[in-house]
Amino acid sequence: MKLYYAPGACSMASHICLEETGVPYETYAVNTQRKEHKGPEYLRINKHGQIPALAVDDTVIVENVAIQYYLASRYREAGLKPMDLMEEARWLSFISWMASTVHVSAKHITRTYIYTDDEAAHDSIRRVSRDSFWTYLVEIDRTLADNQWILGDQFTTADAYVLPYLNGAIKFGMPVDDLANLRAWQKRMLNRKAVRVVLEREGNTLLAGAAVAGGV
Ligand SMILES: N[C@@H](CCC(=O)N[C@@H](CS)C(=O)NCC(=O)O)C(=O)O
Repeated sequence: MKLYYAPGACSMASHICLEETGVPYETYAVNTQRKEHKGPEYLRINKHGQIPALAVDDTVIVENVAIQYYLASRYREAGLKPMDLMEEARWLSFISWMASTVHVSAKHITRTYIYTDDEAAHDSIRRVSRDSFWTYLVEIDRTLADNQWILGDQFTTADAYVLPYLNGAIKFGMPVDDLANLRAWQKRMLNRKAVRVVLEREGNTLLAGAAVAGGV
C-alpha cells in the first residue's frame, strides 16, 4: 500500500490509521505548495486533485472515510472500528460528520474563495465558519468528558480523524486550552506509538504542544 498525504492536512487521519494497522506501507508526501495535487500525474491517482489517496495494488481508494473503512475492515485485528453493528453505525456516523461538517467548516476558513467570489463576503464567511468550527470542537470536547476515546473505551479511526482538526484549531489561534478534555485526549494520543511516528514523519510540532504549517 502507498499513502499519498500532505503534512498537516486531513490526510493525517488516514496516515495514523495506516500506521495503527502495523502493516508495512509506503508514503508519498504530495507537495501542495507547488500544486502537485493539481498536476496530471497526481490527477491520475486522484481525479479530485485531493489528498489523501491510498493505493492498494492496482486500486486507489480516495476519501478519508473510505480509507478508514477499508483499513478498519481489512485489518480487523487492529481494532480500529467497533465490532458490534450499532456501535459500528455510531463510528460511521461520527467519521461522516467529521468529513461532511467539521472538515467543510475548516475549509470555509482556509479556502473561502471556493465558496464565493465576492471578496467583500470573505470576512463574514470566515467569522461565521470559525464560530461553527469552534462549536464542533466544543461538542467533541464534551463527548470526551466521560470517555477516554471519541467513541468510548476503544480507540478507533474516529480519534485519528480528530487530530488534524485540533492541529487546525491551534493554527487558527483558537483558545484550545479551554478544551481541557480534548487537551487531555491529545496527551493520550501522543502516548500512542503510531501517532508519534506519523507526527514525526509529517514534521508536526503538535508533539511539542504547538501547531505546524500545513492545511486542514
Ligand atoms: N472529503 C475529502 C476531502 C479531502 C481534502 O479536502 N483534502 C485537502 C487537504 S486537507 C485537499 O486536498 N485540498 C486541496 C484541494 O481540495 O484542492 C476527504 O476526506 O478525503
